This record gives sequence, C-alpha cells and structure tokens, in this order.
Amino acid sequence: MRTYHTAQLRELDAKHYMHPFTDHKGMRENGARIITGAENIYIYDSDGNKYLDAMSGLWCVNIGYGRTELAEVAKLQMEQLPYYNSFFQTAQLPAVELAEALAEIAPTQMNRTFFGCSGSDGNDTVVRLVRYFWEIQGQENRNIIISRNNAYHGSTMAGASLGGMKAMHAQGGLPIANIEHIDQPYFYAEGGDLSLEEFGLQRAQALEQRILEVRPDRVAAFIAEPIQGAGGVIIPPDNYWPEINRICKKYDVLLCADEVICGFGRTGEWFGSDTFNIEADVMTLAKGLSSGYQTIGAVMVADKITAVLDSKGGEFAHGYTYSGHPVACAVALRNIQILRDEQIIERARDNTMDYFQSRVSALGEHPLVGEARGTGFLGGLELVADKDTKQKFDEDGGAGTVCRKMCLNNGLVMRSVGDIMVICPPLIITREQIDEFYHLAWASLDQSLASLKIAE
Ligand code: PXG
Repeated sequence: MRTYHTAQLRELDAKHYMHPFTDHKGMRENGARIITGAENIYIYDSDGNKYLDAMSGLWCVNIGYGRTELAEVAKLQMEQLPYYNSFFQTAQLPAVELAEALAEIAPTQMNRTFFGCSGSDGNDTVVRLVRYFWEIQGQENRNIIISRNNAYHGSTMAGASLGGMKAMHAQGGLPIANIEHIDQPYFYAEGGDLSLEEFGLQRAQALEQRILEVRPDRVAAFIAEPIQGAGGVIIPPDNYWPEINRICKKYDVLLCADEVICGFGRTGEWFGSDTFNIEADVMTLAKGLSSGYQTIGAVMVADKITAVLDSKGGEFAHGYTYSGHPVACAVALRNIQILRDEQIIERARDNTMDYFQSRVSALGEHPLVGEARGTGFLGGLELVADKDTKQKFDEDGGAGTVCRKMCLNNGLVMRSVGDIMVICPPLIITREQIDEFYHLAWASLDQSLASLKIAE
C-alpha cells in the first residue's frame, strides 16, 4: 500500500474525487478531512485527531465501529461465493437467510423482501412497485404518490422527487410526474398558535384533503419517515400517525414507511413503525440494515401486496445487478444477529436512551438552544438568537455551520441541518460516553454563541 502525507491526499482528492452533496468551489478552497480509522463510537483523521461520532457516520453505524465479526463474515462469503445474481429464478444462501431474518423482526404483516444497494434505489423500487401493484389490478391511473415537504427519501430521480427538499427539486427538473407533497408535522417552526394535538391532527388531515383534491382513485400510496431525519429530526405529535393510519385505510392508499434512518433500533424498537404503531404496507430499509458495513438496502412488502403479485402472475420488470448481493447480505445478517444476540436495542431502550434524552433536554437549557427534542437515540437542537421569539441569527443556517465547526474543533461530530443540530449516536454509546458527548456539545454551543454574538 502507498503511504501519503495528508496534504498530498487532499490534493489528489481535490483533483479527482467528486464528492456527494458538495459545494465544489468551497471544497477546492478548503480541502477535505481525511478519515483513517474508527473504533467503537470514535473516528480518527489523518492529522491524528479523535472525534466522538454523534452521527453514527451518516445515521447508519448502529452497532458501532470495529466489529471484526462483520469483516470475517465478508471474507468467508467472498471466498465461498463472492457474487451471484438472483434473477432468472436463482437464489443463494445469504439473501434467503437475510430475508427470513427480516420477516422475523419486522411487523407481522411484512414477510417478503426485495433487495437493493441503498435507501435511494429502495425508494425507486417503492415507486415502481406501488404503481405496478395498482396497474395489475386494472387501476393504471392510480399512480399518484403523496409525500411531504422537507422529507428526505434519497438522491435518485425518484428518491429526490419523493423527498420534499426544494433545493433538490430546483436542480435537474424534479419532481417526476405524479408526486404530490403535503406539509410536514414540524411543530416548533410551523405550529403557530395551535396546540400540539390540534397541529398533529391538522397536519395528518392534510393527507385526507390532498387525497380528496386529486381524487381517491388516483392515489397509489403515501410515503413518510416515522421521524424525519435529514429534515432536522422532526418528531410528529402523538396523534399524527394514528390519524395517518386511519386515512390510508379509509381510502385504500398504501402506506409506505421509509425506515432508512428509524429502522434497526434507532427509536428503541426494531422499527420506527413499531414505536409509532404505523400500519405500513411497505418499508424501505438501508443504513442500519448493515450498520453501514456494506452497501445494502431493501424494501419489505406486506402480505396484502405479495398476495396480489402471487395471484396475478406476470413479471415485475425491476431489479439490480447487486440485488441480494451475497457478501452484503451475509454482513447484514451478521449485523442483525449481533443486534439480537447482544440485545443491543433492548439494552439501549432500558439503560441508555432515557439518559441520552435527559442530556439532550439539558442542552435545551443553553441560551443558544430554542428547543431540544428527541426520541430514542435521535436528537435535535434548534439554534436561535432569541428563545422567546424563536428568531434565528440569519436565514441561511449560519448558526448551524458555526456550531458544526466548533464541534469538530472540540472533537465532536454533530451535523447541522440549517440551524438544527442533529444527533444520532451509535446504539452502543454508554452513559459515560453520553456525558462526554454532553460536555463537548455544551462547550461547542458556548463557543458558537460567543462567535455569533461577535459577528452580530
Ligand atoms: N430515506 C431516508 C429516510 C434517508 O435518510 C435515504 C432514504 C437514501 O438512502 P441512501 O442510502 O441512498 O443515501 C436516506 C439517506 C444527511 C444525509 O445529510 C442523510 C441521508 C443520506 C445522505 C445524507 O443527513 N439519508
């Protein structure tokens, strides 16, 4: 292996490597941070810095870094069968075993899985699948999918279209046809004078209104994250999901839960759908499915859908070369076994999640924080100039950017979404490490406030 100095690597990176979601001009000017290793909940860079990774990579390393069992399973599988496809009525062991394991842990109505490589392609599958489901029942016009503003469902044409990110729609002519967006259940920013309950009901009933506007026989599905992650950890009021369940049932609209972030223990149960009692017909999975150790995503479908596919026959013309990749499936299966055998989710729920939430709430006492919220191992901090009026420092997420930088200087990875700091630690984080997180976060908030006040 060649060895490099950091400066050399930065130069090569800037010259040849096109990064995702990146301002290329800014990137050329500042250079990248080069991450060289990781262990437990910590990552290390090429300058010798250590960071507490309160983002689990990108919301994905649920079991934490450094689990060599996953490397061993990947090596063994590569030696045994590095690749074979599952087209043309073939199968291989890891994909079958993983599909069975998923049926065991998923809500009872979910018993079959389609595999892909990521959350984005999973949501492309969702779009094609739900439209196909109605087509083969003679309802070709039932092709509208309703989603929400400020949702994140990925970066492919369909994923970005389902997502409600205006900046993404502004590039490249999105959304694709027959995708509708309704307002999100973001109480802190959009609740106005309503009570939490009134607001929850109002935002859920926006779905019913839209279904009636476009006509019920046109609506194929509604898709939503149980908690919006990349949108800023938006947690719906308690009455939101029950009302959504009711509406989807009433109009026979398929309910698709995007579990890419909420799945695999993030909210204290296997799935966000368990936590919120979402009666989903389709679930998109990725990230925590392999704890990020392999690129794998999946779409789980309820019996109601598979019954139609099985009885109608005909080919669903959809699939990827790497659907059910044996190495990715073997690693994901081992990841699920570890979560199960070590009772990582139960232990987090019983021992550490409440403590984490108490520390997140305590960060809400900081003068810079207008609201601190969270569920399970998800947290969000709203940065404001004035707690009472919720006034921000600016409209461009400037405070978030300042805070993210302060965190990094202090050895903490906490991401900003505009002026919301989002937190998503590995499920294995201990109470001591939660304290460490809290102190680093408080110090970073202090420094951010001082810096923002000077800039004012
Ligand atoms: N659905 C949800 C709910 C997600 O959070 C995707 C789908 C797409 O998954 P893939 O594997 O194609 O990335 C995601 C991904 C961020 C950030 O900055 C979040 C995601 C991806 C990249 C960045 O918060 N979430």
